[in-house]
Amino acid sequence: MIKTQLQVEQHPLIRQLAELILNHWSEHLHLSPYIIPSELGYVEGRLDGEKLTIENHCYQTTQFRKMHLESAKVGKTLNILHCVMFPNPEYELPIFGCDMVVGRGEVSAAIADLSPVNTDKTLPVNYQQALAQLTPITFTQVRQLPEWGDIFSKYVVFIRPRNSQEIEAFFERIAELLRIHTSLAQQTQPSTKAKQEANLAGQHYYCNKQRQNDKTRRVLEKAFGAKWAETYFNTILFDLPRIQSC
Ligand code: BLA
Repeated sequence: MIKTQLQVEQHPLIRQLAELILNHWSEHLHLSPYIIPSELGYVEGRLDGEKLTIENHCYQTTQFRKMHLESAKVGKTLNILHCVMFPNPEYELPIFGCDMVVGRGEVSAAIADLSPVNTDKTLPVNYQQALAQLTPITFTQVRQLPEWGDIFSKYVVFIRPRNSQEIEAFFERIAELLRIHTSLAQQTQPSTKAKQEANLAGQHYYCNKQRQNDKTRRVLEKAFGAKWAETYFNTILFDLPRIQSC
């Protein structure tokens, strides 16, 4: 049976977003478990004397090689939700990613995107058409993307929400992105062999850029050490895919 509930007690907003994503997955996709090393499913460490717990949920489907939802909690001060849907590189599909960071009760960062994996950084035409129809949302505080953030599409939402309406609007945008993505992905046929190489290269580019996120690295290094953090980045968060038939 697929377990789509968080076990660790989380900030209500983290729980709400996790449940939104997990429920969407289980309602709209045929999930199979994705096996991660058992010692990395649930992890505890210490950060500045506070307990850091990490809980991972991982699935796969025909079109998605790895759908990863992770919640990380540092004592009562910091709560993070991280989610990436990595497509199977045989398909030309964008990468859904989102991250929400709650520090001392405030959401400091909320980001969501369907990121292109093309070398020319464009989304498939059917995605462009669907995304263009979304009602643009104006948020009070749009955050500047870091240097490595050239992986994100022009539809990326990266904000510090200022009130509950903005948080609601952010969650609704995530629901819209998931609706578009699960529906279009399931209609997509595998690419030609040559194109699959390009899909793969696009995912490598995405993962290499995400690995440059010093803010994530710092949290993990402080709690578990540099070597563990590096392994975690490379095996759980942003492992580089291979084409299955190779
Ligand atoms: C920022 N990520 C952050 C921050 C922290 C983490 C503490 C700083 C918050 C802030 O600037 O207000 C921590 N994020 C984590 C940890 C994990 C995590 C510990 O995912 C996992 C264990 N990051 C992603 C994904 C995206 C992403 C999938 O993992 C986007 C799709 C984005 N996080 C992202 C960005 C920032 C961020 C763009 C801001 C980076 C910056 O401003 O330099």
